[in-house]
Amino acid sequence: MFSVCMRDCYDTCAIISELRDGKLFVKGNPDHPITRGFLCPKGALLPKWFHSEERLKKPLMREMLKDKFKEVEWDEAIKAVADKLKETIENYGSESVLVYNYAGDRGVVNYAFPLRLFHYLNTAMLDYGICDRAGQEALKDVYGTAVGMDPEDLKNQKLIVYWGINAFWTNLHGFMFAKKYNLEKWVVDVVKTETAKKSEKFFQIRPNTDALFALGIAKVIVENELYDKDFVRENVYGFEEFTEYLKKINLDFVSEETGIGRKRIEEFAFEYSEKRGVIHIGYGFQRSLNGGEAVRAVSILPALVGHKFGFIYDMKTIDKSYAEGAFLRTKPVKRVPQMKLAEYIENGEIKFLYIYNANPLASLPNQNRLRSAIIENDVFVVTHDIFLTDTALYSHVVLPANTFFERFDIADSYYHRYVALNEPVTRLYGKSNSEVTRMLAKAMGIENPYLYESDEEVVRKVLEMNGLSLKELKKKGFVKVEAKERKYGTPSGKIEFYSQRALKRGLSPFPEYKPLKGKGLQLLSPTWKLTITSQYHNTYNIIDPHLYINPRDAKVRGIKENDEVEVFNEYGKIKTVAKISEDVPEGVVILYKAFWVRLLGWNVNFLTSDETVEKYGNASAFHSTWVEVKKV
Ligand SMILES: Nc1nc2c(c(=O)[nH]1)N[C@H]1C(S)=C(S)[C@@H](COP(=O)(O)OP(=O)(O)OC[C@H]3O[C@@H](n4cnc5c(=O)[nH]c(N)nc54)[C@H](O)[C@@H]3O)O[C@H]1N2
Ligand SMILES: Nc1nc2c(c(=O)[nH]1)N[C@H]1C(S)=C(S)[C@@H](COP(=O)(O)OP(=O)(O)OC[C@H]3O[C@@H](n4cnc5c(=O)[nH]c(N)nc54)[C@H](O)[C@@H]3O)O[C@H]1N2
Ligand SMILES: [Mo]
Repeated sequence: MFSVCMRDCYDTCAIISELRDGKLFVKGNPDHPITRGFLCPKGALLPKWFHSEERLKKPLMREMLKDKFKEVEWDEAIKAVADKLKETIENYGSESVLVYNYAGDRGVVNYAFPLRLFHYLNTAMLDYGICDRAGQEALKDVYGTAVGMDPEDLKNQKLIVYWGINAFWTNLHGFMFAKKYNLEKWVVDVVKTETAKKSEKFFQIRPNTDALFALGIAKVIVENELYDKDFVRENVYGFEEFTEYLKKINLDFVSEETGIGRKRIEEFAFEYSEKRGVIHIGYGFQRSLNGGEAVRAVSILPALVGHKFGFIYDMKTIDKSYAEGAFLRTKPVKRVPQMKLAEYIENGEIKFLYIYNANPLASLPNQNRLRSAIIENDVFVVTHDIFLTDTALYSHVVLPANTFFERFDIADSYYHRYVALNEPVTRLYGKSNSEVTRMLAKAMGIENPYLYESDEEVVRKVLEMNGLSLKELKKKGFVKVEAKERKYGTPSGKIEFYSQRALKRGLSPFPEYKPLKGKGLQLLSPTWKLTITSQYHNTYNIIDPHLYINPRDAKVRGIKENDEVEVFNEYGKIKTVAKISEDVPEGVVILYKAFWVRLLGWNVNFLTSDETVEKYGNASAFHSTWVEVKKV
């Protein structure tokens, strides 16, 4: 059977699955040009996840946190949810209901189909800002789109710069692809990551200073006339103004702030122009109060050396909007910024939360605030998940989900241009996101046919609307969606070094650097290699809960290797064990992101800031968090 890994990950691996004596076996589909037949360690362990005894088998219900969950039949649980939905809408209006969903499963149907019901009911929806939003807005400012190059075009390149991305952990197939085609790899990161250790050059930058570093590099490129003059003349808007702006950039200041010596700034500029590097702009480093400005500045570099879309960030190959069915609405949509969930609950705007494909009680920042808000404001919470997650524990009704091995779907990737087919292998427990939607619609007495369309029908229509066919997809399990001729979506129709869109949004037309320093140590909470945000913690149980701290920061605090420490700030405190590491610079500490609170007793999001970057779509700023650490 053809499967596709539905995790929230760049690679979207094509898998071949088989059921033997009731046991699931998986291997990579060797024909897939990007994922090339090997699975990452997380993917190889998928059968363990699938067969996990921890999977929810029956719906659960209770009075919120008051008594024990009791197992109930599906009909009873669905009726309870349907009745409460109706009652909430009658008492408080449709916008008091919020559907909170994210990318726990990226299947076209299982990501979007439940939204049909909520559109039909005219409820509030999320304005997604947790992951890559600042960069999305930034790239729209400069290029009019966040969709960059097809990674298969890396074949013709010499150099890739991994800027604020730990690709060896988060985009393994991308990293191996670059390796296969002998690209030179550079890394710009605060931390000496595994990606940095496996690359030819490493620029260890102080956090939050990327915009300045990029502007410094641009200055050297422009002032030494290393840029592609013909390309710039034809493709760039505002180059002269930008050149003027660069005059104000002082390279000694760049060096002081970024911690990267002048010689190395020049080395970057000269070699980068000579090798015409492309840049994979990470999602990680833009999750900061300076993230949007940083992405704008970094994205200018590939244009200077003559690339039309010389960055990798997002990929949109097919239009999936049919699956979501926003056309079912009869009222304009109220969007709740994802990062402001606690605030909206506190303001009494949300009375009913329907959560699927997400674990916000692990993944959102400032957990103390969020958890109190849910309890104190009498929100009715329904969670649809495969496991009894932290979010499920804060629910009135928990509905068991099945997995992508148990249903039909397709998936695209935010990294490459392939759409892949996912066929059901068998069925164990739970119901899919679309099945539950149909059951709820029925229990509410809704007759609209769009709420009863089958998964296959939705997939067939989505494919058809994109000029693709299921027949084609069934041959190898995937198809490539070739890019159409591309234009810059900016007001001038060019790459805007002077951004008119940014100006309109109340920002400087040029990327700006603003120093950003808090009290104590800056806490970074990047991805961990063997989980996907919170997923797999409970099934593989291979996590790393340590606090990583630089030897000098440890010494002044009297902290030694393996000491128990308390990490604290205005949001909360946690206890863990310290590891002393030169890979982490002075002034910075690391706790990996979003493990299960239920299993660990804490997670980093009891410490992270829920401040958002308003002008960049209320984007998250997890990394703009400062803490203090003491030995206990
Ligand atoms: N194994 C694994 N893979 C994943 C995920 C996972 O949880 N685990 N999650 C998936 C998801 S949802 C996403 S969004 C992507 C994220 O993929 P990545 O973009 O790789 O994400 P992070 O590891 O959060 O951050 C990358 C790097 O940013 C660095 N960084 C932090 N602040 C700064 C800064 O100011 N400047 C610079 N230059 N660097 C900085 C961190 O040190 C970190 O090494 O990965 C996806 N893939
Ligand atoms: N401190 C800190 N926190 C972070 C980040 C960070 O860098 N630092 N990164 C952020 C980022 S980049 C992201 S994308 C978010 C992710 O935030 P979330 O999307 O909330 O995180 P996940 O842990 O992936 O949760 C997905 C849930 O979906 C469930 N699920 C999987 N498949 C299905 C299905 O088919 N049906 C249903 N109903 N459920 C399913 C899984 O079991 C899991 O519980 O986290 C953010 N949190
Ligand atoms: Mo993400």
